[in-house]
Amino acid sequence: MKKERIELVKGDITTIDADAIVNAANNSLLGGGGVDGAIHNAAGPDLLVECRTLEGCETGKSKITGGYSLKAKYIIHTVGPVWYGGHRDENSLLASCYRTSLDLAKEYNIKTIAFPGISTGAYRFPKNLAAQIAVNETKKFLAENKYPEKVIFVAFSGEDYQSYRKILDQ
Ligand code: AR6
Repeated sequence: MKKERIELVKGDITTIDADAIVNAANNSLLGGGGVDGAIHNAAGPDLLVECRTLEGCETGKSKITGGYSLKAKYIIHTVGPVWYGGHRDENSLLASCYRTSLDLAKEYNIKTIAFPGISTGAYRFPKNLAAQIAVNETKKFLAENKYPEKVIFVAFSGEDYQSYRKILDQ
């Protein structure tokens, strides 16, 4: 697989120029804090109107909406697992978040998609392990599919950036 299909940037996902950005949502899909709050703020109130029609989302699954005031045409809302020490299937649920988001990107012919670190804030998933799962699932998916053409990992802090950098350079 060409290395250029995976990119790492540091910054705010709401400003990323991609066809789709992924939101770290909760089961209600009706907004919250963290990146979810930032995305709803930047997209504007029509996003919540569409989210109300979706009837929530199961943990590990993903649903798609428009991007409204964002540069991105689409938002893919995925619901990561809360970390309970690793005994509640957290790893496979997190892997499923990446896979189901990438499945939607493929279905909608999305060329570029940007991910934040799903579950690594309020949901307390260990950041290094989460980055490893994100990179593994993405590499697997890209090796088997033409779309999306490019996946951008968006690190919100310098520490997160370094953690992804190490894993991507391995
Ligand atoms: N751009 C990129 N990454 C960000 C941004 C941003 N603007 N803001 C935060 N992050 P979190 P979760 C990073 O808590 O753990 C919400 O209330 C942040 O540093 O947003 O999946 C939802 O409604 C962290 O690394 O999501 C749910 O209830 C990562 O994004 C719950 O939080 C995820 O942190 C979901 O928790």
